[in-house]
Amino acid sequence: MAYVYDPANIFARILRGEIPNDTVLETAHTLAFRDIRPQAPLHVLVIPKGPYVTFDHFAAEASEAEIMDFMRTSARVCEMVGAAPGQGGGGYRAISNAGEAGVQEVQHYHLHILGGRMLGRMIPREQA
Ligand code: DGP
Repeated sequence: MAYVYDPANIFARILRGEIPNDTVLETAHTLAFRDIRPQAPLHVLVIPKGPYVTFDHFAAEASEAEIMDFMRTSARVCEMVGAAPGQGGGGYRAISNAGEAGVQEVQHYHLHILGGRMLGRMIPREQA
């Protein structure tokens, strides 16, 4: 089954400039901006500018240039916001929710970068 990208999703509207965003970093293929409902003191979303629905869609079908740009931009964001442990930062969690089980709200691939406090276990033991 092929992915169907809905260009009416909220991040597509942000990319078209129809909705404002608090940009952290923008490159040729990637945009990083603050989450509107932060779940930690640091909560940045990194999105590709191309029409990809999920992580696996992006990883399978994006060009090498898009993937390279996305990864390098994510690394720069971690460093810029003081989260990258190798750069003296306090650490972070990078999460991507996909589909129904992943409880993905916005149907445009995005990487959450969360930090600024102790985040606890990825999934509480009792829910595993
Ligand atoms: P997910 O469940 O992984 O699809 O998370 C979507 C995230 O997107 C959620 O943390 C809230 C955020 N979000 C939703 N609408 C907007 C918006 O209009 N602007 C910004 N900056 N973030 C948004």
